[in-house]
Amino acid sequence: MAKVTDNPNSYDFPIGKVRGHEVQFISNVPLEDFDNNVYLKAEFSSNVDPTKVKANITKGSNFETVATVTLDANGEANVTEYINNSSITYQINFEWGGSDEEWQTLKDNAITISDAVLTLKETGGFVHGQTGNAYQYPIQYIATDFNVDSNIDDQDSFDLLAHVLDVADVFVKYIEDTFSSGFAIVPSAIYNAITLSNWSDNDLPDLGDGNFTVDLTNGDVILAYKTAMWGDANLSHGTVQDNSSGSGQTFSIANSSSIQSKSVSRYTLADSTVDGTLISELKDNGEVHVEFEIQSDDTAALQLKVSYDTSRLQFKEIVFYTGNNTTNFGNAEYSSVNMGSLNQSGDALPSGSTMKIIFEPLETLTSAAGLVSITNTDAASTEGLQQILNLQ
Ligand SMILES: [Ca+2]
Ligand SMILES: [Ca+2]
Repeated sequence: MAKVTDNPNSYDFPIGKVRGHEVQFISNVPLEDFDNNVYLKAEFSSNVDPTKVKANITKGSNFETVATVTLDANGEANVTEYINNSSITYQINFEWGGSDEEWQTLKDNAITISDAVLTLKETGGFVHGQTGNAYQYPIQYIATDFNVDSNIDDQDSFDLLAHVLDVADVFVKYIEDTFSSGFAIVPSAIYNAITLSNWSDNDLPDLGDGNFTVDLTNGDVILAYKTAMWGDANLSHGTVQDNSSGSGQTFSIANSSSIQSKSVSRYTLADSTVDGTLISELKDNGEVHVEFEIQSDDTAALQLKVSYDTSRLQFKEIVFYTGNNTTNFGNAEYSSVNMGSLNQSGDALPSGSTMKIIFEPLETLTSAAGLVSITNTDAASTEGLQQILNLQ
């Protein structure tokens, strides 16, 4: 494909000779006479916004900068004008294009109480005697094998629980708290080739040095990637493997144009609901009390994220009434409160349990309306299955 630009217009010549007037210039000279396109296609969970992700394309042994492209809402970009030579090597490095706060929000949404419960269940720490029944995909093991010892055990489940409880951040404790470190964007051929045995044998498919070449003589080239996130045990923000048995495809990104189908399936665990109420009240002393009450009796863990109007409210404290044997957690950061409760024995939180956020007013308030909203919820049943909140 060649491109002629006549500012501000340009025209792509998909095939044949390039024609331009004297006042025009050739803005993209193909190094080879080919008619094919090169597409970058990264598959993301529908819970992740790919437009926040940038792909840095470099080339050669010196990683010479070629271009930085932003992915579209489908995780795709046409990179034909940047990757246009069959005889040199390229590299693609992905980075976060959003703000620090958006990266924090992504982590908060991706790694929640049902991830911790699922891992507790996988290790037998939640429902005794159920070890090894919780995970379905090798990716889940890699995402939660925090100490990378090719084994999922109590230490991993406690690490994930501690992360959700805001005790120790697994992005800080084990890796770097950056997108490129905590969010894996892996060539699909490698991703699909990962098996449980090559993970447990510490013999994962070789990611190589990131260099790849393209064959531009044989149809469009699709550079396909799949994604998963550190700590995201239930893959709520990751993608499942096309071939979960991973029966030994060999990695060759140059041939990845043969990958025809794009799986959009998501690993779904939400198959029941938890009932609850949320009541906001303006008290006589000016404080605003926001109380959540659980009304179901088969919920073992529950997490709520409540955002509030920081121009009118200041967070004071959280008060829990969740019975004995329950671990409660909560903190406030940016403009939201993250709080929850977990019964580590896998027993139910008693129906009628409450968690109450107390805010102090920053100005005289006449009503509690419109000051707070629930922005995210997560819950897990006594069976370890994810539950969806149904506010009454
Ligand atoms: Ca998750
Ligand atoms: Ca481990």
